[in-house]
Amino acid sequence: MKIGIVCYPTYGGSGVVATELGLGLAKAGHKVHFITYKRPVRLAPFHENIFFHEATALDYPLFEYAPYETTLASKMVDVVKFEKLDLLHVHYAVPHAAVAYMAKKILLSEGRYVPVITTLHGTDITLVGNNNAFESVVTFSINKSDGVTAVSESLRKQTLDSFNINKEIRVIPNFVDFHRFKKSNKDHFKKAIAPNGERILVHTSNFRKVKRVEDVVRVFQKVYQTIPSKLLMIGDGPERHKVEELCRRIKLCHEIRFLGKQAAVEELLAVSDLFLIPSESESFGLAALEAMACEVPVISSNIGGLPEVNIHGKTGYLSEVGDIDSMANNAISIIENEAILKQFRSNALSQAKRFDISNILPKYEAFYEEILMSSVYSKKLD
Ligand code: GMT
Repeated sequence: MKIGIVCYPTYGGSGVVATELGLGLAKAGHKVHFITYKRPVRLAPFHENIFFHEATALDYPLFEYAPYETTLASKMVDVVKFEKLDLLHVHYAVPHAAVAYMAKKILLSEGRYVPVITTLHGTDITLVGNNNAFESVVTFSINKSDGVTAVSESLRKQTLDSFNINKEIRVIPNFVDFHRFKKSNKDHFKKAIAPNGERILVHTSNFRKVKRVEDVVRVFQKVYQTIPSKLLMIGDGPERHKVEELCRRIKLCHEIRFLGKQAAVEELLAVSDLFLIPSESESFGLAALEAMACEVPVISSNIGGLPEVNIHGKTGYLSEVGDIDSMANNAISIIENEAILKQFRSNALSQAKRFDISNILPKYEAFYEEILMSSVYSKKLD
């Protein structure tokens, strides 16, 4: 198949999933055309089946807000026509599903039909899409997609509850590539971070409000009172400054390291004992899955899709959002005992294997086939 993938090319989860999916499809023999405003961060290696088309917003003095959607739609039309794409797969509803609808209509006016699949990732529904400013366009463009997927059962339900949707939403969960995310021996690295054998707790995110990064530090503070430990903070974002201030106030700077955005997260996960993700909204929690693939148990909130990934009492523990005591006690109960930690590590790995890319990629391929077949038979006009 020749597949066009539209996504945000940044560090965010939706862009990561879209890029890893594209790489997986390319390895499986499909021709994959990324259409984004810059090369996606995880699209580093060259692959003969991967193509990249840049759709940058045109700057002009008249525009206070450069019309990215217009240049993206034109680029989609261009690539579909000249590369003879079979379908477009857009990730993150806002604005990609609406832009794809525009591209589809333009192509239709020229007698060319291209099916559009939209994958919902989370904040496009939970924080952005259901805002009044977007709601009608999001509802319309989901309903006009030829196929819609959501990354968890929870997100599927939340979409149906919040929008007037008349389309089936197929759940195809996020996935992890075990070639990259696996526990490797990085003992030298562990010694540098925790020279006295301290436990290593880790958090990775985009440091947005929704991640409740301060809770990570508060949980760590309680764990630290009982168990010698270190905290690694990976990523960057708007809350980072505030959280660094908190570390100073509670005088734990020497035990907490802010590492910023890291390309090789798996190397840090390889030396970690516990992953913290106390988010107040999380459609799936890809970062938790990647930690589990590296045999790191998870302390999380019980929100959104997290219970579909982190199994309470097996791969880690789930607590109410903001319940720092519960999260800290659960964390201590895992890392205070080597045998218990070992068991949780092994359970985390088994659960992560359910989301191995080799199990999930065929689900996307089958969905593509299904949508292509149904669009051939039903000669769609809208
Ligand atoms: O976590 C973020 O804020 C980034 C966001 C995104 O869309 O880039 O992540 C969402 O999509 C990921 C991939 O499907 C999911 O694993 C994350 O749970 C989801 N984030 C939220 O729902 C907050």
